Amino acid sequence: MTLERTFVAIKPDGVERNLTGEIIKRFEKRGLKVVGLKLMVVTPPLAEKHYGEHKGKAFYDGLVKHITSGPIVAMVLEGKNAIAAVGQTVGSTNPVDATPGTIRADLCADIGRNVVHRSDSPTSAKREIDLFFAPEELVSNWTKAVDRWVFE
Ligand code: FUP
Repeated sequence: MTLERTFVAIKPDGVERNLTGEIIKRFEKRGLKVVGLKLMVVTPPLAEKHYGEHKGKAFYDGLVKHITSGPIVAMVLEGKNAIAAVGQTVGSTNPVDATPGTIRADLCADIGRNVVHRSDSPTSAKREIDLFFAPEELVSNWTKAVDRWVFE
């Protein structure tokens, strides 16, 4: 089985609103394995690297201000088709377009406060994991006993 890894951050609005446990629970219940997890503050230089592709857009300054405004919970999730599975569980960028049952449809209402970030491709997953985690912070040599009941 080919496993993928992807990056997720619970943004300051999610942490402040006490949604950390609720959000991690949804990924765990889906069968995704947490292989990296930490509470951290995003500095302005890290925010600029992370959101560099949006520089110059109308929402960029607000985006950087928000992501640096309080602690985030950064994590790396692993599983079969993890990037697509996490994207589906998170839902569309704008909560009003997100499908009910997704994190963004169920837990938030505004695109600028959409509680989570998730990598949208294998390239961004690798880039973002490397940006937020040192290799030794990821727990790799660990097999979950339940995996054989989740993945064929
Ligand atoms: P996503 O990949 O779903 O995180 O979304 P994008 O990379 O397109 O956008 C990053 C973040 O910018 C979003 F999570 C929210 C914010 N944003 C706005 O505030 N307004 C917009 O019009 C688009 C994005």
